[in-house]
Amino acid sequence: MDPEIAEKYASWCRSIVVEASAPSPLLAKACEELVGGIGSMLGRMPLAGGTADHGRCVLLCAGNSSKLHGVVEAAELEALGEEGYVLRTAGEPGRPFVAIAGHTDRGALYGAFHFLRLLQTGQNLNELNIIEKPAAKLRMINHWDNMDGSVERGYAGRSIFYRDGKIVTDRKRIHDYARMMAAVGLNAIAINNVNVHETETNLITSELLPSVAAVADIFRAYGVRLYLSVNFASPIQYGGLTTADPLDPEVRRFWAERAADVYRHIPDFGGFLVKADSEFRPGPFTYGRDHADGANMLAEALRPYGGIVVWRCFVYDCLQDWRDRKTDRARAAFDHFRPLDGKFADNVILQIKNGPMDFQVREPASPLFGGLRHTNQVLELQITQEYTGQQKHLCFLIPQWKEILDFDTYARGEGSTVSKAATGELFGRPLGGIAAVSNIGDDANWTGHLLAQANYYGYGRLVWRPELTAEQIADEWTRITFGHDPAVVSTIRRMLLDSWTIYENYTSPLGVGWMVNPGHHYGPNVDGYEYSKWGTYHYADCHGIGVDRTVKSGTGYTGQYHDKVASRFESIESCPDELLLFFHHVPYTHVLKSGKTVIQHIYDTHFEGAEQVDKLVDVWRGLEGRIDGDRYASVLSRLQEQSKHAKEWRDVINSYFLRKSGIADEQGRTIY
Ligand code: GCW
Repeated sequence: MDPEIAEKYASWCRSIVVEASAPSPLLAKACEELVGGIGSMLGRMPLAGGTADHGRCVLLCAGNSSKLHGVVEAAELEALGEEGYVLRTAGEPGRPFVAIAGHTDRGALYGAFHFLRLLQTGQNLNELNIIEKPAAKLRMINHWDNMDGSVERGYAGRSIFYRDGKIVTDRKRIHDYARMMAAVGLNAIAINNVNVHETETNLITSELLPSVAAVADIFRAYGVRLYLSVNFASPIQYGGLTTADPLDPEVRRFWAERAADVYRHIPDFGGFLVKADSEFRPGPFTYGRDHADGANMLAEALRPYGGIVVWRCFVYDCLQDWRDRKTDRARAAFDHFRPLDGKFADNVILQIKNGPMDFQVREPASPLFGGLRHTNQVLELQITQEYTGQQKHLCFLIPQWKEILDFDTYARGEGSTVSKAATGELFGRPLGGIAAVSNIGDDANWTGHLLAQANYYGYGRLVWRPELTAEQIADEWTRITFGHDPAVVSTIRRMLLDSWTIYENYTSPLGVGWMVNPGHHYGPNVDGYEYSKWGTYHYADCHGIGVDRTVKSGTGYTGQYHDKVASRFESIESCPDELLLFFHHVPYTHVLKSGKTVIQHIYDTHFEGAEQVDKLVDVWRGLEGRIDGDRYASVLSRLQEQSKHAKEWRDVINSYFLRKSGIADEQGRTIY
């Protein structure tokens, strides 16, 4: 830290006074974090455990304390709820102190991390008055980690949890990770892949539960609850039954026993995360039952212990015939789950992917948001960059997530945003929140691409406070990671903020998606999924491109939205350019609102996108010597790969459409 800034904070941070009505491990952690964080930033360890009487100090409080009198009133404290906190400068002139106060120890822990963030970002402590409460109750991370150590869609090394079919015994990395989660405000984690394979099915058994419990202990110390993904067919695979029918009494008994066993080992276990009847995973359909039957059966098993079922809505026909033009994968989640609205138990939460397809670079919001009124729901985002450059390319996803959260469903008139639907506020649901697929692995820098850390960090910040702007988050992360050199901050901030648009420019145009190599999903392949069974088509021919999802002449998908939204997407005139090909099939000569034809837009954005990546390389080079050599070099090499690859995208996409359409580029640039 800059010595001048360090000096500014030194007097405040000489000692930390801790106040609680009862001993609390979380508060102890909060204090430990303050001591360690302040010590490493200022180069001087604060004293912990003193009294507030020696001048300036940091006062860390959980619950009411006489030291808070006249600083934070009891009612205000109580209004903070389970997780909120106040940061306030108080005290007599000459002897001011900063109070970090939560109604609970968990609130105090989040407050402590906020305080450290203030120091890292160089804020003034003289007149603090910050009151924070998280917008979302459940702030969850899903790990798609397998016990062989692989991570499905992982681009940052191997799993930090498993090796060779077992939970790792050296748990230092898990411990660091738990701290990191708490530091960004997250409170729930599912530690195994939603595709639950054979070995992982046994995570809920007596053999493996002791080591799962040891991992849960690590997370508990930082206020994070542990969840497990379960295999719907466990009663068959592990229980020796011949069925997994959710209405079968033996099956119900099986799950009740498993739940009891899990809670014997992990008293505060969060619950089960379930992918059922999706991409070859077993589910209730096999037995002629619906998803409410399946989810409620598990919910009943968990209810006595306060556990919840997080049930995914990613259900669609993955064996579609591409010749069948009526079936539309985008419709599937709504068609399956909307009729079940109100049929789910109170401790079930439906987890809904942000868009109706699958984490493409651009999709409209899922119509289930605003479509479900009587069902708890969480929004599912993907931090791991499966379709957005796989952490080889720079793609800061916060602007995309902001658009999703701010998307107005009009379910209860204007202002009925996805954010409010997901948190439960819109329909007064007791449970709600946001979940996201992790982008971390055992790479030294956690995320492979160093700058991809900003996505994890930003995810945590955004689910805590959805009204934060992408600019604020980019700025914060950059300062925390690289310090305050104005050239460094402004360059990296700009790079982050522009990166999603740049990525979109050189990849699939106008919301159409899916032009990637099948299987691993890296790199361009325009027809890679065009004649496949996955229901992901663009229908490009020599005349035009796009999927007609209108009610009038297409699949009727637009009709799943509330009127105001439905009519905006239904009409070509009002459909936003960036989603045009998601909703409409148009000729290449169709003129966009931008004034360009579709074909010219494709050419222009692809040339522009590739050039923009070259500029990213250039501006990054401008930082040489301003940041440490290792981090500089590692980002540079990723950007160079991106630049090469963006040209591959540009040339494949442009050549494909030139050949299909026979329409030349107005600017006569080289297309192959
Ligand atoms: O996007 C697809 C991924 C699968 C993933 C699936 C899902 C975990 O390609 O790898 O499986 O979504 O979300 O279930």
